[in-house]
Amino acid sequence: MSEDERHRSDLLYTLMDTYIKNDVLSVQESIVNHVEYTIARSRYHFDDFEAYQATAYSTRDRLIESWNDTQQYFHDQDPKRVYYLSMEFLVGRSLLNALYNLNLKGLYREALEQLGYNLEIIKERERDAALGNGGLGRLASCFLDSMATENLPAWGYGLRYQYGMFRQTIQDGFQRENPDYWLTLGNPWEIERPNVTYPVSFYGHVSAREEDGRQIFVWNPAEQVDAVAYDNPIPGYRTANTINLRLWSAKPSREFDLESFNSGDYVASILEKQNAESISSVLYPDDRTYKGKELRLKQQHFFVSATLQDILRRYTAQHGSLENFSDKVALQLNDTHPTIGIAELMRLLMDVYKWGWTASWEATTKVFSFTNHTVLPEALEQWPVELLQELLPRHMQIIYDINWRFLQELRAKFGNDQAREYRMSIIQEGDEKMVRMAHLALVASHTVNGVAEIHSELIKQTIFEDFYEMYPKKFQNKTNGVTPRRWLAFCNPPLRNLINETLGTDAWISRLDLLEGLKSHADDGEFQSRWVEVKQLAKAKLAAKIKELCGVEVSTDALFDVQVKRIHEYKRQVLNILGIIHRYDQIRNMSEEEKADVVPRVCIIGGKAAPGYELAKRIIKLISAVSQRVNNDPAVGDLLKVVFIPDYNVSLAEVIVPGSELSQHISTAGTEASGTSNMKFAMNGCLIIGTMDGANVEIAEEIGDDNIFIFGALAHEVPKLRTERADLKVDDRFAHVVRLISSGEFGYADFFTPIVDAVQGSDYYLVANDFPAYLRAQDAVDRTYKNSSIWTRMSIMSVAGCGKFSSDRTIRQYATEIWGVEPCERPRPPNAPEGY
Ligand code: GPQ
Repeated sequence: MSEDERHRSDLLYTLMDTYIKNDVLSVQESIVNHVEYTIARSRYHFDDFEAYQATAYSTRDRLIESWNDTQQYFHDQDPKRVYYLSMEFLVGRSLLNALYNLNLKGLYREALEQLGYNLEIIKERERDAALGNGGLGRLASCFLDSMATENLPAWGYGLRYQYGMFRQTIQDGFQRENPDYWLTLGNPWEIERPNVTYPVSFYGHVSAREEDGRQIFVWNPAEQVDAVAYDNPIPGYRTANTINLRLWSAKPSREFDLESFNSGDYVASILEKQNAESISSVLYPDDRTYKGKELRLKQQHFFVSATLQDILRRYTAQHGSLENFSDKVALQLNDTHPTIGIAELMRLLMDVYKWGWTASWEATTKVFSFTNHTVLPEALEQWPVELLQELLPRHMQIIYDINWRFLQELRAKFGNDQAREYRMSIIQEGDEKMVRMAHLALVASHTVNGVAEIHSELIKQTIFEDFYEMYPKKFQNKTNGVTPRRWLAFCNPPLRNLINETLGTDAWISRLDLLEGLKSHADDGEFQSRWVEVKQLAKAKLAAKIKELCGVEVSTDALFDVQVKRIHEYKRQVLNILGIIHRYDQIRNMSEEEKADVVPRVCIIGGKAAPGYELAKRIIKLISAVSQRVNNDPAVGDLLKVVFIPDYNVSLAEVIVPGSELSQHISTAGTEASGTSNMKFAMNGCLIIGTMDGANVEIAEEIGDDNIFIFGALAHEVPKLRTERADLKVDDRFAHVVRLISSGEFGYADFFTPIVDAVQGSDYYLVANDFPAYLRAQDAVDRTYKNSSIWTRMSIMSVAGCGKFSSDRTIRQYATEIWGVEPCERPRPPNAPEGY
């Protein structure tokens, strides 16, 4: 290479490969530029929020560069791609996550400091992107992080709701719901793509015509809406890859229906068109409860139709045709919510691309796979045939055709078995015919998976028993995981540093099994005291948060006992609160001498109830009422505090999880598919009290039975216990605490009657059955906590045994065992700065 050429290639490198410079001055320049030119504030005078915005835009520039280069690399390499289709992504905040993943955190902290701003303070000004309800949505976000980190050629697809998860406030102890208009002050993390727009159709009728001797169906829709793409870059950790989360927003169609404007009423026509935007306006706050709302079905179709059009368009743009499409694309359905996409793909292939049924079906069944997240029957989606017929007439035809062929297959395999056909048909017969979306997903997917070992076994024995008999090879398990970046390394820096120092490396952050190396330090006294110090720091942060949000002063000498998750009967917050009442009643009746022996506790509960879930809302009120009583009883003092933390969300969890010492995962065995917060808590050295349910089973296996407080009935015992519940001789303590509630000890006796009736009546979730075992387990907790060295050992062993619960592991298993996709890592540019 000549001097000149070398010079040119250097230039090419600086200009074309790393256009953005990463040194303190360049970063400051970039931030100040954004203050001045993006948000149009004076560079001499901007507040913390504006500093946050400018920092976010500056970070986004770097993400975009990495995003562009990664997408170009994927295009050039042309590997098989995977698309994760989910109606929910519970993203949380993005700033710190992006800076850490780009390895720019230190640089930005310093750059900001010199400008007079504190990164720790300004990062708090970011609003959570709460485009999900709970575990299912957060899992999708952890998966994106891991797919980027594992260098998979993957994209996520979802909806850009204008109103995310509602904001919960507590007034007089009652939940109130407020809209979460998270986009009001702008969203620096998204890139609007007005040129990536697809029409999505609804209603109308289907006609048929002959074409080349074949019957072609034509859907003549009556309504059309445009889907506009918004791209959200997802950076991987310690890789130059940045993948994409593409979210769709509904806009009035640009072309459709122009004639109506000539009808004379121009203004009315504009207003009517404006309604189109409502399709992507709101996230349904119902979690695991299916409600047959037309708008929800519209959202589902809007989402999958835009997504599939986009995938097919991008594929044909690159390959010239759809040839080999099914070898080069995998589509994962996150629960049944995107299942209408099966009919939509069939429609697109047959009606638009003019493939025949056989080829279309072959391709469709080769690309789709499906994850189930619950065995609770109330979550199984079923849409009225009548509604589908009206909203998506062509899809309903296709579903009937799929079902007809499926029933043929069934007969061929099992002979004439009417009862079986009735159970398995995609169409449920009855007064109101329904389409069973899970059956459609099962028939058309090459694989179905549960989300923890016990759950994957249960779906084979219960809700999908018939399908397991018919397609045993389709069934797999993929135990959930969480990203160890957000849920350990980034949310708990003191623990991260201690682990780094102890293991002599930070490689565990992307290879979580390396945490095993902590085991040999579990009994080391000096290490233990540093471990305790780290926990105390996190507890102090949580205590400050509790003071800020609940106005309650709590002692960091007390045991911090936490249950945070959506409020559901099956999750048994009621068991927790009954246990708290029992504890309270004991303490207030103790002598001073006895009190001296009590381990002080702070019981922390948080979570949202679906706005229409009356009983769940009453449970929140009960928790508040108990906390009012307990916290103000001078006989109790610091021995027991009860707080309900309002508006539990991702960023609160990032404070709560590290600061907890005991966390409760106490669902009736067989009801919680997996749980993922159990993994987050364990990873942060918090001990678990829990039932043999969901991922608790595997956590116990990994960290060892003696490092976890397990209690309660087992999943296989539950059905029988339910039938015998009426004959159960209930524990006296149980009867007593329930009586305290119904007799008005906490006020609102009438309001709490449905809760009392539920646990005294059929007690479907077996609260009474498990109550004595629960109290025993809580006693064991108290006893253990008194011995700091044993407790700390258990805490260390929990973290050390958590390697399996990284979503990196989960994603690798999906990639090899379900999707058949391989990593595609973009090489770093030569001489690229560290972290580029
Ligand atoms: N899950 Cl079906 C949700 O958060 N929402 C839902 O609608 C359904 C399931 C959860 C499930 O309850 C947890 O046990 C899982 O850990 C989580 O999905 C992710 O798989």
